[in-house]
Amino acid sequence: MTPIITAFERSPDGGKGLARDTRVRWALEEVGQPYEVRLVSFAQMKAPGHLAIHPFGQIPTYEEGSLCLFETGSIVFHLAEKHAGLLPGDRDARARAITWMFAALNTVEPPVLDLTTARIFEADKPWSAERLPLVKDRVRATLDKLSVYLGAADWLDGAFSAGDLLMVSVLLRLRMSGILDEYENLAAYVARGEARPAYGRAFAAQFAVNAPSAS
Ligand SMILES: N[C@@H](CCC(=O)N[C@@H](CS)C(=O)NCC(=O)O)C(=O)O
Repeated sequence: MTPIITAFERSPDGGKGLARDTRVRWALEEVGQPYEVRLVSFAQMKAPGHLAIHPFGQIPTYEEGSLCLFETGSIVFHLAEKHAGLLPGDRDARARAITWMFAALNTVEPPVLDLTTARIFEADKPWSAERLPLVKDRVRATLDKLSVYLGAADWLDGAFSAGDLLMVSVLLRLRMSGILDEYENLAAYVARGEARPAYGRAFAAQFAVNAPSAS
């Protein structure tokens, strides 16, 4: 059975791969699972049909027969459980990889999202210029520690895992801010993730839909 995911009909990022369907596409590509995509407009995301599978009216979703999932962490975890390649077989190593999935989404992503909000959505607010340095410093406080932990390693805990897939996806959202480049090893880590053939296929698939030249 071919799973179906949802993605923006037209991503606001114009094909930079920052919309979260890219993470799910990447996981699907890593495990070699073909998939279909249903593109949705903002209006469709908030309509009852989509709300029935995503209570918060967002993308991505994942449908596999009667199973409907939302939340990228849950979808990537489901794929990693179902297929080989994204979680180690050893029980403790697997638990550590899952810990990194949570760390990416619960610890690193919140300040990264706050920065996007401050840089883009609140840029016209009178207090924006005063707040931005504080928000950036909160991102740096997290990246300082992540950078020390990663050190010279290729991946967070041995072989590439779903933890790295989500962490790289989250860090990619920082590129436009310039903060990622302040951390040589994290920038190299993200580049390693992007160099994976599965990421390349996922990026190309979303780009084909969202590039400014796409019809
Ligand atoms: N925690 C959710 C966040 C989902 C999310 O924020 N999706 C964005 C696209 S990346 C969205 O649908 N935004 C449109 C909206 O919220 O109206 C996840 O990881 O799946």
